[in-house]
Amino acid sequence: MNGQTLDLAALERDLAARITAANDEAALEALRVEALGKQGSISALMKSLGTMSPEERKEAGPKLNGLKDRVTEAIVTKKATLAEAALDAQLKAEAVDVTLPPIRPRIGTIHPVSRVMEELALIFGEMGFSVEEGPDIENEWYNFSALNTPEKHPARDLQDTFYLSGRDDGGRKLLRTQTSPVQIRTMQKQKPPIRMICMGRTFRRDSDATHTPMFHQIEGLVIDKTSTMADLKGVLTAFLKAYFETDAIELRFRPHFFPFTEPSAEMDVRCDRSGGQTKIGEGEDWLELGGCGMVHPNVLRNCNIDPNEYQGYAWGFGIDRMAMLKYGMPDLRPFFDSDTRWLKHYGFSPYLLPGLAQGVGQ
Ligand code: 2NM
Repeated sequence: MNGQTLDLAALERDLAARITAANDEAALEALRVEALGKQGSISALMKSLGTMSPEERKEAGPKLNGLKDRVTEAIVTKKATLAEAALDAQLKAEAVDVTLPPIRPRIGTIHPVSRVMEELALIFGEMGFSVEEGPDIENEWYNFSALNTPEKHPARDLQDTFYLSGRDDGGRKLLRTQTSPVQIRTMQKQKPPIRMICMGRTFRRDSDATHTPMFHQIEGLVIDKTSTMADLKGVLTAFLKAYFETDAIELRFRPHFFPFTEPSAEMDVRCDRSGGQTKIGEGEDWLELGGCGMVHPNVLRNCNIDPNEYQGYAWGFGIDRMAMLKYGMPDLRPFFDSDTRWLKHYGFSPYLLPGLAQGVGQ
């Protein structure tokens, strides 16, 4: 009996030492099988109970059960420790520094025209203007007649306007030569006061170094009871300050003629051309930016607005030119070539949207 007691103590010490030393779950499992498996050392001792006399069994039984319980407990505890250590190691190995900047997938760039349109919508939106849209395919009434352009006006020529084959109530179908039809549609559906801009594609039969047959315009319209040319100049000066990000903006109006405005003017902004590039805001030169004027009473009448009650002003700029001026493109023609090298150079990151807080150009 004493011999077995010593054997049990030695077996327990040996198992305890090896359980402590086991440094992975596989080694621990091998130990468990060796001690507690069907052929295991402790299992064999348990089986030997059956061959003992009742007295021997009474003494050996509790000892063996105690041994089995303690070894089982030691293995379970060690297993939990090893599992926790393994998880810690895995977490450490797979750790991700979420403060690192993202890896940006290559998904192309925002075209400068789209970017500038975002900036324009942002600036005029902040000034209380809505952004209106209309179709690229218009008819003669919306594009010319409603805008007080006479039947015989040269702008209606086949040589200047892209006519399509169809007709509708408004005459021949055509590709709009300006975005002003959108102003007509807006005046038809909205009551004054009106403050709107419209941006989009326009089409003219013109193609040389400074003209493409398709180009982009922004036009604006304000209709109220007391709107004046002075308000027009103030609004456009405020807009140009925000767009070119400088307070040094000086506007000059030159008398002009448009059928849809009276009086009409072309506007120039002070600039400097001495350094080879055009710098807006300072200098001794003037740069033509667009046209403007007080909306002609006939235009208001064509939209069922009483010119004795309401008056307003309107203006138009070329967006492509506005983009060239701000972002330094020397040539208009590559704008519409879809050359990925040009787009990569002049395009904008889709992740950086213009905002008024950081300056619309950032
Ligand atoms: C320009 C120049 C001057 C203009 C006029 C109108 C409307 F519909 F209200 F009469 N919309 N846009 C206008 C006036 C456009 O672009 C150079």
